Amino acid sequence: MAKKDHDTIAVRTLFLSDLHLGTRGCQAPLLLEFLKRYDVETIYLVGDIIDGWRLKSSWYWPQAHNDVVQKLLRRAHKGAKLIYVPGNHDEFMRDYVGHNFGGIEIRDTAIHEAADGKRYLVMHGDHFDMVVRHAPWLAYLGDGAYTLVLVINTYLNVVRRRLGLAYWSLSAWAKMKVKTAVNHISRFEELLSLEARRRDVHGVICGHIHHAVIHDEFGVRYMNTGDWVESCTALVEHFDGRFEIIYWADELRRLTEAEIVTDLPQRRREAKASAA
Ligand SMILES: [Mn+2]
Repeated sequence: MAKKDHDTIAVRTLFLSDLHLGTRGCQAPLLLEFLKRYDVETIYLVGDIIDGWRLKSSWYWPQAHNDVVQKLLRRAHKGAKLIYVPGNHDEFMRDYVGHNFGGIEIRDTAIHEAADGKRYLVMHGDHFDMVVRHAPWLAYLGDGAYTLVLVINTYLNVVRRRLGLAYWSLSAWAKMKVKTAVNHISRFEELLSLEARRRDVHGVICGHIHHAVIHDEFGVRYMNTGDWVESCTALVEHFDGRFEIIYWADELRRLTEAEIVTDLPQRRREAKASAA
């Protein structure tokens, strides 16, 4: 039996960021499924699409990652508009700002005009991330640092106990870290909103901190596309200029359940026919 072609969902614009292709964390198969479902006029790639930092140290490039690139290039070839705004993990692409690769325009930042005429600044956002800006080595340290601290803490406390010192509370430390992280997100959102106001636009569309959200807390609209490492989120603009965050894992479950229900009579007929 031929595989059923799913109905596609048409939207005006799609914003994707933080795919981190080239790392084991990238949820490429889910992303492929997502791209198959959505029919779009314009795609903005909002940075950290290919993870050059990781690729430098260890080459990881499975077929699914290739398929994502192929799919995006094919969309450009078929007439979709593609704009690529590099981030810090794919900063090597920043050398090609102003160039066009197979129909993909590379830009440092972009202004997106929505269907309702509102204008949005599109940028990855790392320029406003103080850690990346002032201490790049800290960002390089990245997610491995937390695991390392946990290991060090265990040994540290063994030594402390032998010396008769009190246990150094990891939970207190972790709580403090979480609080700092929350402040960090809020500060990041505020700085990007300020930049949008400075440029006299209605809002900002960014990525970088892997935290999908839409709000107006800082006087302009702040929209973050999230990521395809943990949350598998995307930002879409509908034909009336309305924006929405797609939580793909939830959406996929909903769509699959709906299809199973609609397909049921058809499947029964098929089952009967094959039994006959
Ligand atoms: Mn980034």
